[in-house]
Amino acid sequence: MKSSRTYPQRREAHRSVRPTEALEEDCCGECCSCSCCSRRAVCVSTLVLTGLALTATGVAVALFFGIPKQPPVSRECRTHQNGSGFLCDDRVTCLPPSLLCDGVHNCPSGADESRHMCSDLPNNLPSNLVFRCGNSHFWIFVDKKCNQINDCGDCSDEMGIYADCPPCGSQWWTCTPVEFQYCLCVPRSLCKDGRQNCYDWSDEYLCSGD
Ligand SMILES: [Ca+2]
Ligand SMILES: [Ca+2]
Repeated sequence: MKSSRTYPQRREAHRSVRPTEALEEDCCGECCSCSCCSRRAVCVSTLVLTGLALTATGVAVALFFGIPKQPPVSRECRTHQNGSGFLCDDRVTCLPPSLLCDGVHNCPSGADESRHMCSDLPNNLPSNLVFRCGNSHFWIFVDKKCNQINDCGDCSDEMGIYADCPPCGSQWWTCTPVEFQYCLCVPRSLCKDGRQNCYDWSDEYLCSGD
């Protein structure tokens, strides 16, 4: 006779899965790197907080070391003497042109001594910083123009329509100098020093040192 005895079925086969347990299993599958691996919200929060921490660290480092600045689009600026100057990469420092390519780093970044600019003078210089002398083979930086000194060698940087210099200042005596280094005037400090500096001797007989 065939037995009609029935055996109790395994409880696990009929066990219903609660929603929270399903979420935990799903979370473990997607966020296996989470140590707790308990809830999806914990995983997401951890990732967001990590991202915010990395961003804050980057901002702090940039503020501490300084945010890198791009070279200025234009190098034109005015010096403290109201002359044409060269603007450094910091966009603050304005150098007199004669400090360019002199072998000394005057810009914080060294832009005044850049290999490209200094490799072909004056062609690679900003054109507004160059003065062409009467002899086209010679040139000077514009801050050497109208400084009472014969930098061009023919006084074209101190005299003539291209230089367009103002009269000699109060610290200078107007005359025709005997020395090659001057053009239209001599320093008043040379007046009545017992030595001829002007062709007409006015520096010894008319000029006063103050
Ligand atoms: Ca320099
Ligand atoms: Ca000069």
